[in-house]
Amino acid sequence: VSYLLFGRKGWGSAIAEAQLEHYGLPFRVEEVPDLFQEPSAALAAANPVAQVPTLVLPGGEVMTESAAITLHLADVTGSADLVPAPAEPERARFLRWLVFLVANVYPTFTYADDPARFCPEACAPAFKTSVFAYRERLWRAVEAAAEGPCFLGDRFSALDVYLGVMTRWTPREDWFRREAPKLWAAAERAWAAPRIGAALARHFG
Ligand SMILES: N[C@@H](CCC(=O)N[C@@H](CS)C(=O)NCC(=O)O)C(=O)O
Repeated sequence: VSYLLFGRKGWGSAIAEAQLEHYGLPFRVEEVPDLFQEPSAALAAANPVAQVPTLVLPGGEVMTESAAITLHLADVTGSADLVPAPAEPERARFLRWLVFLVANVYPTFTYADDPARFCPEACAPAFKTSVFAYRERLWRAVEAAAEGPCFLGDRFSALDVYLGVMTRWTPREDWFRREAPKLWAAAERAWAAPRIGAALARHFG
């Protein structure tokens, strides 16, 4: 019995896919269309906001929210490879920045991908500009918190997997190399991890 991951090449489902791959869990991917052009009825039936990643667990339960999926996969595998265990000193920082990424940074993509959901069409370009500027401010805060060579210092974690994916999105490589070199370096750690790197390469190679 395997996991079913609704996903799309280059989209946030890569974060979940890389972790499923890392743990060696059996999964198949249901590729969705560009959701901004074409809705997916199957995805909408599973997830009321029709976003990826959406993961159907082997027992049929649906999970959404990449951070919840990240914590859940560590639970079911009993592994601390990607999620520091409760007693580890990095645990608190891990939780803080995991939630920061999904609660602060990730929504800037939701806002900018389709501004019409949030403001009248006439203000969409200005709204988008503000969201981009705010996103850069958020990334600078993440950069300031990064220790290097991984986000949590020597401790590789799912935060590096997030960075491996999110540094490929706007404002993209040149900006990160220049303005957030610690985040870019942490992303490279994820790309260098064998199974995780292979999954990332399928999405962005
Ligand atoms: N909070 C969600 C965000 C997921 C998300 O925004 N996914 C994007 C793709 S990267 C999406 O499916 N967008 C389609 C839409 O918003 O209609 C998570 O962390 O998993």
